[in-house]
Amino acid sequence: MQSVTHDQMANAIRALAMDAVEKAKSGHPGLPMGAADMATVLFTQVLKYDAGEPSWPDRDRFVLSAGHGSMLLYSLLYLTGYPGMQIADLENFRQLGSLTPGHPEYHHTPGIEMTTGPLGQGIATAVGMALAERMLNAEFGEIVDHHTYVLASDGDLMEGISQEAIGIAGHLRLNRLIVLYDDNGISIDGPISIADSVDQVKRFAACNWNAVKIDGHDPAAILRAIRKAQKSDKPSLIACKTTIGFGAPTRAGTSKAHGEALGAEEVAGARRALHWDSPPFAVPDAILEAWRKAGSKGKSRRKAWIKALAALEPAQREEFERRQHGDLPRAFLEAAEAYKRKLATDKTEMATRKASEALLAALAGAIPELITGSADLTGSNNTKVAATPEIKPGDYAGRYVHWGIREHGMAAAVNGMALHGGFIPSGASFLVFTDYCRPALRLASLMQIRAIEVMTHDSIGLGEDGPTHQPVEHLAALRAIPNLLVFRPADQTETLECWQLALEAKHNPSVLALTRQNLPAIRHEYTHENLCARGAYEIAAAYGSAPEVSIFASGSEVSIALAARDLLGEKRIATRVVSVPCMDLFLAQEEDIRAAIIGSAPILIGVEAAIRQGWDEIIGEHGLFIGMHGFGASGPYKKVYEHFGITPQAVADAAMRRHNG
Ligand SMILES: Cc1ncc(C[n+]2csc(CCOP(=O)(O)OP(=O)(O)O)c2C)c(N)n1
Ligand SMILES: [Mg+2]
Repeated sequence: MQSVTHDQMANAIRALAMDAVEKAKSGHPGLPMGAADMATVLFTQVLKYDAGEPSWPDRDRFVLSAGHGSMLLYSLLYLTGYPGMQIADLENFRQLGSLTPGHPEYHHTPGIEMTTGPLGQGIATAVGMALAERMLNAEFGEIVDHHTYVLASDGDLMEGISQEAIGIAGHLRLNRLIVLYDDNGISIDGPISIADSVDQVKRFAACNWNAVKIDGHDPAAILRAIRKAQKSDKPSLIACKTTIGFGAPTRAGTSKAHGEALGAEEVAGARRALHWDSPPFAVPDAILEAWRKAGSKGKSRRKAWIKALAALEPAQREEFERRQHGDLPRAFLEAAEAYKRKLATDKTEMATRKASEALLAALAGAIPELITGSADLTGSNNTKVAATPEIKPGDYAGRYVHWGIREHGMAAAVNGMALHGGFIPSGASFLVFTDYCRPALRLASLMQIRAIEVMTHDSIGLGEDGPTHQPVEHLAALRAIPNLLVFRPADQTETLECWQLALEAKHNPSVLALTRQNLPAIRHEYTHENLCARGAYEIAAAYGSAPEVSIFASGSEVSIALAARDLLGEKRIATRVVSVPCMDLFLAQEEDIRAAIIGSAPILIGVEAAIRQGWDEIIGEHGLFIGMHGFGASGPYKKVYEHFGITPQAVADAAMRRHNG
């Protein structure tokens, strides 16, 4: 067999990328052509993977943070022989239903570790993958022993989230994280010098990274730098100086190579420059064979790994496999049930953030995969319990992450831990700061992963900190994200039920919105059934006759609704109350279930210390809404509730006005 050179293998990527973009008449040829040398070194000499088995738990992870370069990944998946990826898929680049959507999509295409496209998310998510690897290694030993590689672009490193990511990764000394920076000096608007003059090597070095600069078209230099990085006790940045659109005769090195088809003439010129004389979408047999060989090189290592797994002590092996499947431990389910029985007789007034802490204290020991943490609000979010000791630099045996004041980086890293497998990760902050996490929450929702955010201080009920800290539009804004479950429990029992639902939702991220202020217990009877599972349920039926008023409320406002029901009862107005701990789950129910829960009372009232948006789905446009119409105010929380008219009397008055009018 003739020997195939590095250049030929890299040029296969370049040719496929430009051909696919050309055929689709859209896409980004510049990155795949510029980064082909790095990718070739990685996928032929560095990465531990078996293309035939993309879900091998101990594979190295590769994250293309610059998702616009998707054709780089798709070419690699085809060349190395990942399941399903055929040349026809490359010909169908960016077409509906193809395996090759515009940006890489997790779950959609085997071999894609995460959905990328929003710049900065990839590198930040990879931090969570690298952390999860070390934590799982601390627990299970050498059966978990891999690296996380990232290919990041100028845009990735300009985004603010990258600073949060590299800050925490450098601090935690995540030395299994290796970032290859596609240092091409070009972005959409032109040379990056028009908007940036950061020395990235110095910046990463200042964040406790090992950082070097090399020629990104020199395969030997790339390999040398990676081998060195693998031995570093810090995460590594390898700034690889490259030419965007490498090979394109007039567009290489310019922003014209970034995001449009090159055109027939330029493609022909690139073919000549690269000495690539195969027709579009054709890869010479010898070159494809060399690539396929690289793709299956890891098979023997994977087989050896399977043996090593089988040789583990049975209990440990079963635990590892359970964790990979993401099933909850039976001990946890039993402990949660026992805890729920206990709560039925517990009348303690308690903030739901405290209820969350209490249940974590009681149950976290039975669910070792649950990771908690906080973005510097540990004492306020109440997410730290005895069973979750801290993770420290170089010591990953804990279960609690101090993320620092890095909400966005935290949310992305939590996604990365979920994607890695083996954990159910959660982060925490104030609900108002979900705005700082939103792009990562959206991506978690798009990827359908089990990432949990504990967001406390969920309304004006936080009181004195005032309107900067009082969320009003956040519940609506979060409910607007498809697939994200927004829970707002009303007492200890609902807090447990909502936590359980979040933990059981293998394919949904969740936000648990919890109160700062104390709330009375509203649930007094044990039910095996999780009443929050349908998103809403009748917590109090109408006295006597057919209900004239139905009040719907969530979280801290359920007890207000119950008190309003008493006031209306005194006026002989039959009133029922429906608790709505998760509007998303409620709206996902079948029509008849929704109709039964909404009921047939002529007067429908929604109560939530937040804006009305979304509530019309339950109360209708003619329904009454007691809530917020603008920003909150600083003051003791009871006074603030009175100031904004969110009280039992206000609810009862509104109902009576409608009743009498
Ligand atoms: C958060 C975010 N903002 C903007 C964009 C749109 N966008 C895609 S690529 C890009 C920048 C391209 O520059 P670079 O990252 O250096 O990639 P290169 O052109 O070198 O391939 C931008 C602004 C995006 N994908 N994500
Ligand atoms: Mg660039």
